[in-house]
Amino acid sequence: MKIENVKKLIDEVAAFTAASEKEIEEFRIRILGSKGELKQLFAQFKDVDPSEKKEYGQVLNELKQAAESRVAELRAKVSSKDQSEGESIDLSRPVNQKKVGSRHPINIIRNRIIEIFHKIGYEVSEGPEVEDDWHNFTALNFPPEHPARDMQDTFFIERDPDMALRTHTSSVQVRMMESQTPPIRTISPGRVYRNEAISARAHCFFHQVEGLYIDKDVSFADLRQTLMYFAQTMFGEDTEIRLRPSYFPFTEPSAEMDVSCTICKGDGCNVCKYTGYLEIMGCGMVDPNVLENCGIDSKVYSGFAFGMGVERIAQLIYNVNDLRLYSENDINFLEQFRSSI
Ligand code: 2NL
Repeated sequence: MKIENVKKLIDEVAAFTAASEKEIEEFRIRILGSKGELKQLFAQFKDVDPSEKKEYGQVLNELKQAAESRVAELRAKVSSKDQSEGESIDLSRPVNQKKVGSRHPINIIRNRIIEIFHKIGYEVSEGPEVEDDWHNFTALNFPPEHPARDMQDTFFIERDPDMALRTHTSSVQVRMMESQTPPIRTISPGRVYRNEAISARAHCFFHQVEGLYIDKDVSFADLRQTLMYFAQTMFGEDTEIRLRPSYFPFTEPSAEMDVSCTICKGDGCNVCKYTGYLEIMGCGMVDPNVLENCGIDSKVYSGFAFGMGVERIAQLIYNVNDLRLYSENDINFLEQFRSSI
C-alpha cells in the first residue's frame, strides 16, 4: 500500500458527509470496523519498507484520528438537527380550534322569554304548525267573515280548505285548555305564518311566544303585574310599561303593551318616533266565549293571555332593522350572536 493512497483516503474521510445515523454507522464500519480498511492497512504494516515504516505508521494514525473525529462530528450534527427539529414545534401555540356555532338570535330571545316565565310557574306547550279551522279561528271567537280567514291573509292547504298554516300559537293554547283543567299556566313559542309580501318590515312567517293563565279570580291587575315583571326582566329594572286599549276577537278587554324606549329611556328618539314608548305585545282577558268553546266554565274561571313577536323583541335588543336578516342564513350576521342559552 502506497503512502499516497492512505493520504487520499484521509482526504476522502475528511470530505465525507452523511445525513443519517445509518449512513454514519456504515461509514464507521467501512473505515474503522474490525474488518475495515484501517485494520487491513495495519495488517500490511509488516510488509512496508523499513525506511518508510515511520511515516506509514504516522499516516495510519492520522487516518484513524481523522475517521474517528469525522464520525463524532457527523453524529453530533445529525442529533443536533433532530433536536432543533423538536424545538421548532411551538408548544405554546393554540391548537386549531373547532369552530363552535352560535345560536340564532331568534332562538336566544325565545329562550330568554321562556326562562323569564318559567321562573313564575309557566310551562312550555307546543302544537302543530298545520292547524284546523277550529283551533286556529273558530274556538278563538273569530267570526265567520273575519278577514284573517281570507286567502289573502292566511295560507290554506289546497287539498283541505279546513286546514291552514297556523297564524298564531293561540291554537296551541286552545288545545291546552281543551285537554287540561285549570289552573293552567302555559307559554307557547313557535313559528306562525301570514300571507304577506316579504319586506324589511313584514315576512310570510315569524315567531311568537304566547302566554295563558287560567284560574279562579284571575284579574286584569294580575295581567298587568305579570307583564311588568316580564318587561323589567327583559329590558331592565327601570323599564316602564303602558297599556293602551285595543281589540282582539279572543280577549275582552284587550290591550297593547308598550315599554319605555330602550334607546332614549322615554325622552324621545327616532327609534320610538319621539313617543318615548315601543309597542311590544298584545294582551287581554280571555273572552268568556273562548273559555266555553274550550270546555272551561267561565262563571268559575277567568284568565289572561298575551302574545308577542320574537322578531320584534330581538329587533329591540339587537337593533336589527331588517326582518329578512333573520331568515337569510348570512353567516356574517349570524356569527355576531353569542349566548349561553
Ligand atoms: C299579538 C297579540 C295576543 C293572545 C294573543 C290568546 C290566546 C288564547 C285566548 C286568548 Cl287561547 N288570547 N292570545 C291574546 C291577546 C293578544 O297576541 O300581537 N301577538 C303577536
